[in-house]
Amino acid sequence: MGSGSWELSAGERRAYAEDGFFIRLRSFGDAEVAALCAAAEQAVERASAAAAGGGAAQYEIDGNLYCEATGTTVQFEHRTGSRTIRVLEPFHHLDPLFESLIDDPRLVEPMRGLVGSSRIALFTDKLNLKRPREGSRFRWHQDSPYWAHCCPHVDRLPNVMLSLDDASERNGCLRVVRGSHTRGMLPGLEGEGRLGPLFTDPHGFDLSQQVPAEMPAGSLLFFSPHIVHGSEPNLSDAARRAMVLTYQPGGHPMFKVDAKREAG
Ligand SMILES: O=C(O)CCC(=O)C(=O)O
Repeated sequence: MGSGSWELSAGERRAYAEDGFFIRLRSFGDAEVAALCAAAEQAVERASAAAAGGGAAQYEIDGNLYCEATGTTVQFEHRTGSRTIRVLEPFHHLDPLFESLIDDPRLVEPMRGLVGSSRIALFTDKLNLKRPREGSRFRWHQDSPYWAHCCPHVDRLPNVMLSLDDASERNGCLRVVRGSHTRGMLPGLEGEGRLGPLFTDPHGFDLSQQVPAEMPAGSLLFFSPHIVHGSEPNLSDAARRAMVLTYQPGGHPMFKVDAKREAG
């Protein structure tokens, strides 16, 4: 990384092509992370209140509860009866700090290199909340099969995860499977409910290549839309919250939102 520039280095470009991911440690400082966490908790509180109100549409998929509230799909924790929020997607409209994150050069400049376009736009964004002793696992999956039905440029949807807490194996950090992105969309699971086909069949990739994305708060993990990834439950006393933003070439509408959001 050149000084004052957030552009991709040759090594990062190579890692993204060969491994499907790379990490930049501590790109955001403690005060910035604290402000993002405070805004995230407020957004979660508002979404919880809206979801508890009578007007919000609730539904179940494969026994797990979801709700549409505050312009967001709210996913609840998988324990029966839990009203703990697990994921908000999208969340960028819930606070001006999140809106400015979309345009932050620490995300946008490397993303221009990964998307392969100087003009880029937001595709989708998720706030993932792995609460202490409660945060459930994410099964092995690729993101591309979720998006392929509505997006013609699914190879050009790189993700960046901003870690809001120190992430380690203890609190269920994300795991990525090195090199699993190179064969496009892999076979999903059969006979495991409606979402089964979106979980990657473990016979289709090399589990020994999994890498725990351990990183301090404020770090960025850039990863391919085709990489197999997942995470274990959070059995620790420490939260493991993260924001995941996905970019695309400019001029295209977002996922789930009928609007365009150019970035940078
Ligand atoms: O935060 C996690 O552990 C999983 C995130 C993930 O898989 C995703 O956002 O697609």
